[in-house]
Amino acid sequence: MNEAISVKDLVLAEDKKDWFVADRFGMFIHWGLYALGARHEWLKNREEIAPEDYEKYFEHFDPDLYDAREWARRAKQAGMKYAVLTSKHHEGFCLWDSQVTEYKATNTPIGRDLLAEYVEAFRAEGLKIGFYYSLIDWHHPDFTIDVHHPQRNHPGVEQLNSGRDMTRYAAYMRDQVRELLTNYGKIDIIWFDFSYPKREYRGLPGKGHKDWESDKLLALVRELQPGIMVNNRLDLLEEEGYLPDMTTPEQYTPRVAPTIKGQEVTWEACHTFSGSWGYHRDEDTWKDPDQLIKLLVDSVSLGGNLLMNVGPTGRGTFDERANQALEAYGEWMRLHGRSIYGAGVSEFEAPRDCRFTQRGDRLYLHIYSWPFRHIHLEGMAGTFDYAQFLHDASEVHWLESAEEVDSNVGVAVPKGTVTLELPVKKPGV
Ligand code: FUL
Repeated sequence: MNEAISVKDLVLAEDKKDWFVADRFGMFIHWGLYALGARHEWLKNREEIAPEDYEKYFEHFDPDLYDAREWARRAKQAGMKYAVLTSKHHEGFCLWDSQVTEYKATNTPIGRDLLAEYVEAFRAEGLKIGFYYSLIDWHHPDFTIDVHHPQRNHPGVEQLNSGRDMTRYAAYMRDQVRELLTNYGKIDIIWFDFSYPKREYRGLPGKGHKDWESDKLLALVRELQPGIMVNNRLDLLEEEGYLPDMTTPEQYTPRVAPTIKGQEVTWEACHTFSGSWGYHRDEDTWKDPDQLIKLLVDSVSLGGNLLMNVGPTGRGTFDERANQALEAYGEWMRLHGRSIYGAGVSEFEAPRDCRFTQRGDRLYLHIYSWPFRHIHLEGMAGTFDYAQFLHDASEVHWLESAEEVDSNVGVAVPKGTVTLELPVKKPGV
């Protein structure tokens, strides 16, 4: 491969992102050995677990109830159009039969390529396929023991660190990414996570994204799967002309559309149902259906996607609470999907506590809290000539002028967010 890589040449053409922007809603899946610990995917780090003590999860990893077709059905039923599964998280364990490590699912009691099953099942349901791949690796012998590493406070850490070689590790990553993007057919998204863009900022040694040789990694990705979406966590530098295919706000939804150098960019917020990405048995901050729907509407109304996470259990199933959340999405999407797919920012400004999404001549007003009597759509007189609730297509009474409002008119509405559909007369004006 050419040593002098110009990241400018690796920027994806805008039209290659059309499917992604239209699909709007995907499923993130965090699954690895940490599912057995059942207390957050960073447990090895948080609890500074020594490698020999973490071994028990490898020895007991036996998700006998894993049925990728069931996962795919649930994702589809929830209205999701694509998925991103952790092929390897920071712990370094691989869900596929990688030829360059023994630390993989095929060597655990389950003895299967779990990633292959995922690809086959989700593709069969018509969902697009994404792989998450961790740039951090707490298992690999060449990965630097830095401030984020579980062994950072280990006595004799300097000695443990000597001889570790990030150049070798970067080559290992390329070997793995080559496997991922060669052996499973067309892959639609690769979601890298994460490098430290400016390592000096925490007084760390190292060269930031250069440690990971992110430019070579990206060049390899483009060579193997030219049309694939690559997220922004390779931390290649914008000053060098890099423009990620999408940015990935995590656990928050922006209030204004994200930009890079003043240009609006494709983006996808990622969120969890509760406070953990990996399965967490005792976590109890689960979001309710209304919060979940607002997360989706908030993203789309600002022109972004939502990647909503499930953390499957060590048996290979979705937790009951996750299933309920997915079903809530499914019920809402069945009735409101047309305000989401292919929809985005509206030219109109939404009233307080409301969001607009728009697709062509269809304007959707998502009302987060139902007003006592009426909603005033400021400045919109003459822009639409019909209004209906989206969930049942029932006509909504509306008037051109505020003076005409009859304060006795009222409707009984369901709980939570309500959506109106307004065919606008002159779209794009
Ligand atoms: C973060 C990771 O450290 C979390 O574990 C999770 O994977 C999230 C999506 O990205 O940076």
